[in-house]
Formats: sequence, structure tokens, C-alpha cells
Amino acid sequence: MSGKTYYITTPIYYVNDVPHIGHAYTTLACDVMARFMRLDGYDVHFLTGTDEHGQKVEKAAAAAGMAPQAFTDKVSQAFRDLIPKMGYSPDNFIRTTEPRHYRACQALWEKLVAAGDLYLGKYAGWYSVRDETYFAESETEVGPDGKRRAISTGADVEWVEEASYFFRLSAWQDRLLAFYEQNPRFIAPESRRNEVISFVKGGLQDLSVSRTTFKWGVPVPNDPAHIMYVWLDALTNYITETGYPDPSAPNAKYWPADLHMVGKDIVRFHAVYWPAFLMAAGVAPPKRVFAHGWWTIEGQKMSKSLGNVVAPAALVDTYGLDQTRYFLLREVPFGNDGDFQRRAIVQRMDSDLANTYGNLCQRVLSMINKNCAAAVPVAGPLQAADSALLDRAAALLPQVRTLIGDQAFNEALITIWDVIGDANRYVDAQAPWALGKTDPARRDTVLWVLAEAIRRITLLVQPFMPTATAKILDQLAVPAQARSFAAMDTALASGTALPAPEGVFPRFVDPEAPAKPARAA
Ligand code: ME8
Repeated sequence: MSGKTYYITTPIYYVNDVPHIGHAYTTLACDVMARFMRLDGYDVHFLTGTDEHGQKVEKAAAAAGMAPQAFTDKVSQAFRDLIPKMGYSPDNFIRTTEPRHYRACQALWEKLVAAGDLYLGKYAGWYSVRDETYFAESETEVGPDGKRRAISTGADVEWVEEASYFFRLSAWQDRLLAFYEQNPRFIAPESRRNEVISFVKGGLQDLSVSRTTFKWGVPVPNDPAHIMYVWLDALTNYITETGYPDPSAPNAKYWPADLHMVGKDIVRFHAVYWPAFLMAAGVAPPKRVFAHGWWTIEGQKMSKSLGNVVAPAALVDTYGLDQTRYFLLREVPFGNDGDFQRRAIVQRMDSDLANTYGNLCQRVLSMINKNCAAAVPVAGPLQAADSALLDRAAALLPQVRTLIGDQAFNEALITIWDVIGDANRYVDAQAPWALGKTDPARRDTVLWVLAEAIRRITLLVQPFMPTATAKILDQLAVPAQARSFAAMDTALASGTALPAPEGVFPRFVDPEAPAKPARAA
């Protein structure tokens, strides 16, 4: 393993409810990053987990008639069950109720006290339990139901008045702005970066970081009447995992994190509060925060009351694992909002997967099976069209590496599919089935070129569709140790025996569609 580390995190999800497609999306994006970086030779650490404290979770537990710990054990399991279902490959799953996390939170707190960045005061203001966020009065309005709510999120707010520790966030404005300036890649996409910078330029208030009116959280050291604000607790999970405060912990080498992946709703916590807490405690801030957009469902906001919440497991059951993964990252430019439509997923399954990529693999592999004694064909001298296709396939790795580095997942897929399109056009133009009669050696060369292009393409598709690509690479007899990008230039060896080909991307068959009427005679 090389010394290059890559630490990537998902948000830790609240256990007030079971996972939906939005949660699955964030973790999927991280999974693709993690798999790509592993294949590219990095020592990757990929962390996900659950955020188990706070008033929102406490209330959800009470509503379920359960003790908070028993409730969080149950709901947290639903997030762990999603890991095999969605094909995620995390290195660890963290829970904020673990003792190691209490230690890290309390150590961070003590550092903030020692730095003079915490003071005791009194909070009087609005609080949204759903968002676990404080709001200034100007950020709220009275809704049609007469209740006060947060303008940005629509969540009800309640008046809170209690003793509280404050973090001197107001003192960090200039240092945060300087940090953004010196680290132009810290917040992405650009629109979010601009949003954060203008928020910070607008002036920062000190932040209430402890609560005294409920109990479900990490106690403040030396003042256990206070429990830590759930966001200070939650953000700390990222360094709990690296063994904080122990600099010689085995995972310490992973800090600072290379990427915190988050939804656009929580960018402020990650890009403003978190680097301020860390800098105040003398810990390096993370390198990058990417805030992706939100999914709506068939044009509507996803909500329990509308009954349109999409469960990721149901998608996998209906459309398939690789198909679901492909669709979510192909359909929408990463960073933008997207609308989930069943029609669109079926369309992508049929056109991009079955008809384009699947068809390429299927026809090439079955021609090889039939005509080349089920072995990698022998390549003769290459013609210009052969080299053109191989060159385009070889150019993909650096192109895709750059796009993945920018989290431009859909562009990466478009770039790869352009070459799949070229390969399909090359099959049509070369017509290897016809060459069989006139020039079998040339036919074999054409089939070798195609198999080699499929190998390069498939190596790159692995992070997105791990199951289907493993089958395709098996059909090309690519050994397990030759599937990383270090082996990108190790061409298929002529004469290697190949197993019988089978299709990996079926067209979508709607189980509810009426049977087709028999054709009239
Ligand atoms: O915010 N579309 O947890 P959470 C896309 N515990 N993504 C969505 C989405 C949608 N419709 N809905 C949710 C929390 N998400 C905190 C995080 S981190 C230290 C603490 C995704 O359970 C998106 O990534 O409310 C969002 O940021 C996350 O789920 C919020 O999950």
C-alpha cells in the first residue's frame, strides 16, 4: 500500500427515522469516491455512521415509547443494513453513543476552554428541533397555522431560554475568510462557496454550544448540568474516528480529512462552524467539503405526509443494485438538485446499460466465444481505426481521474459512455461478423481491440457498478490483481481461455405491465 492516504466521510445520519434515497445518495457518492481512490492506489479510509444524540432523537424515541439508547440501537441498524444492500464499502461505521466518541468530544471541549474560546452565558432565542439549529428572529416567520417557523427550512421553532456555553464564533470571521481565500477548493461547488463566504462576511454571532433543558447527549466536562450542542458532538465524529486526541492512534494518519461529503442543507455546519472549532482547538481543518443537491420525487418534495418517501432497498429490488447506483449518479450533475422519476431510471437502464454498454460487451464476447475458440483472440498489425479506439480508451483514466477529483460523477460517466459509443460504432464499421469469411486474422484483431477497449472501460466503471463490472472482468478473465488502475496498461494476453459469456444488463421488465396482446394474424 502506498503512503498516500485518502479519508472520506458521509454525514452521520440522525436516527430519528429510517434511511431514504437522500441518505443513500450521499453515501453512494462517497462509496464511488472511496472505490475509485482505492483502485487508484490510495490508502483509503471511508467512514459513515449515525448521529444519535439531541432533542430530535430523544423526541423520536419518546414517540416510539422506547428508551433513547434502545431506540438508537434499532434505527442505527437500519442504516447498517443499507451497506450490503447498496454495495457500500465503508471501512468503519461510527455511532455517537460510543465511549470513544465521548472521550473525543470532551477532549475537544477542554481544548476550546483552554484556548479561551468558550464562555458561560445565557441563550434566549428560537430553536428548531427538526433542524437542531438556532435561528435569529429575523430568520423566522409566523406561518398560516399561527406557529413560528424557520424561513429557510419551514421547520417549527420554539423559544428557548437557558444557561449555555458559547463558542466565540464572532472572533473567527477574519480567520475563516482568510482560510477560504487560501484554500479555494475547500468548499464546492462554487455556488455554495460563494454562499458561505457571503454568510461569513455578513458577520458571525457567538454560537450556543450547550443545552441544559434535556439530557440526551455528551456531558460538558466539569459541568454535567450542560450537555453539548448536538452539532458540536456530531461534527467531532470525524476526528473521533482518527483517534483524537491521541496523535499516535493508528488512524491519526488520516487526518485532516480529504473530503466531507454533505447535502446542501448542512454546508454551514461543515464549512463555518467545524473549521472554526478545529482551528480554535489547534487541529487542522478538513481539506474539502462538497455539498450536493437534493432529490425531489416525481416533482414533489419527499415527505412522510405525502407518502412519497423512496426507500433505497425498494429501488434495488425493483431495478437492480448497479442500475440504481448508475442512475443516481448519472441522472443529475452532482451538486445540482434532481428530480427522481421512475420513467427516467427505466430509460437509462434500457438505453445506457442494456443497449449501449451491455450490448457492446455481449456482442463482442459472444463473437469471441464463437469464433476464437473461447479465448482472447490474437491481434495482428493495428490499423488507424484500431489505434484510434485504443487511444481514446487509454485517455480515459487521466480524464476520469480529474473529474472524480472534482466530484463530477455524471461528467465522468458521460466521458466513459462517449468511448463506449465509439466502440459500438467501431463494431458496426468493422463488421467483424463479415470479416470471418474474408479475413479471419483481421476479424481476430478487431475483436482483440474491442475486448481491450472493454477491459479499460470496465476498470473505470468498477466504482460505480461493482457487481456488473466484476462479471464483465470475469468474462474477460482479468485476474483480481489486475483490476486496479496500476494494471490499466497490462493488455489482455492472446490465448487466455475465456468463460462462456452472459448478459449482465437486462432490459427493464415491468412486473405490473399487462401482457402484450397476441399479434393479429
Ligand atoms: O443532518 N436529497 O442528518 P440527517 C438528497 N445528523 N440528500 C438528502 C435528502 C434529499 N432529499 N435528504 C437528506 C444530519 N439528504 C446530521 C448530520 S454530520 C456531522 C451530522 C442527505 O439524517 C444529505 O446528505 O438529517 C443531508 O445532508 C443528510 O442526508 C442529512 O441527514
